[in-house]
Order: sequence, then C-alpha cells, then structure tokens
Amino acid sequence: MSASVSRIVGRLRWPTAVPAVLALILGAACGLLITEQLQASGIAVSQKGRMFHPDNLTVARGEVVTFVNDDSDLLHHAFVESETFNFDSGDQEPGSRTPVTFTERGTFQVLCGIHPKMKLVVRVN
Ligand SMILES: [Cu+2]
Repeated sequence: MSASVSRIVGRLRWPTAVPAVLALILGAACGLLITEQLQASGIAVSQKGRMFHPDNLTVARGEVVTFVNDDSDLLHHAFVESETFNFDSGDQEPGSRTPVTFTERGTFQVLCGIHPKMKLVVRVN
C-alpha cells in the first residue's frame, strides 16, 4: 500500500518538482547577474578628451567612485589634496579603471596631474 502510494506521489511530485527546482536555479542565477551588474555599475567617472564626465557629483560617505580612462591614447593621473582627504591614482593607463573610496565628508576637487584643466568636484555627504 505505502509502496504504491509513494510510487504515485513520486510520479506526481517529480514533474512539478523539476520545473520548480529549475526556476529556483534560474532565479538564483538572475539574482547573481543583477548583483554583479549593480556592483559593476556603481558610480563611474569617465576621463575622456581631457575632461571628467560628469564634472561634478554627489556621493554618500564611503561610496566608491571608479575613474575610467576612456581616452585611447592619453595617460591621466587623478588626485585630491585637501586637509581631510587625499588620494593619488598614479598614472592611469588608457582603458584603466581606478576605484576610489571617499571616506570623508566634504567637498573635494579632483584634479589631473597631467592635464591642469581637468577638474571634478565631488561632494561627499
Ligand atoms: Cu588627464
């Protein structure tokens, strides 16, 4: 009796269980993709044509801004010099990405050590 019941349950369950398991796997995979896209998107500042794009932005303290050298043939060199927060990217090769965590509140001017006209204002709340 119980063997035939489990056979019946087994027959009933598997056709529904398989799509459910597949849906769970697909859902988890989609979740991972979305998470990766969010992490990849973040806040990016493009360095192109001897300019920062955008040239001003507001972020929350602790946020990461990724500087992307979108020039195919120019070095850049982003830096901040202030009383409360400093960073220096060093030379940024074409195509390179430089993540910077803004750890202090305030308004900071990001400059390029190679192109004096490049200016970016970052306000950190
Ligand atoms: Cu530059």
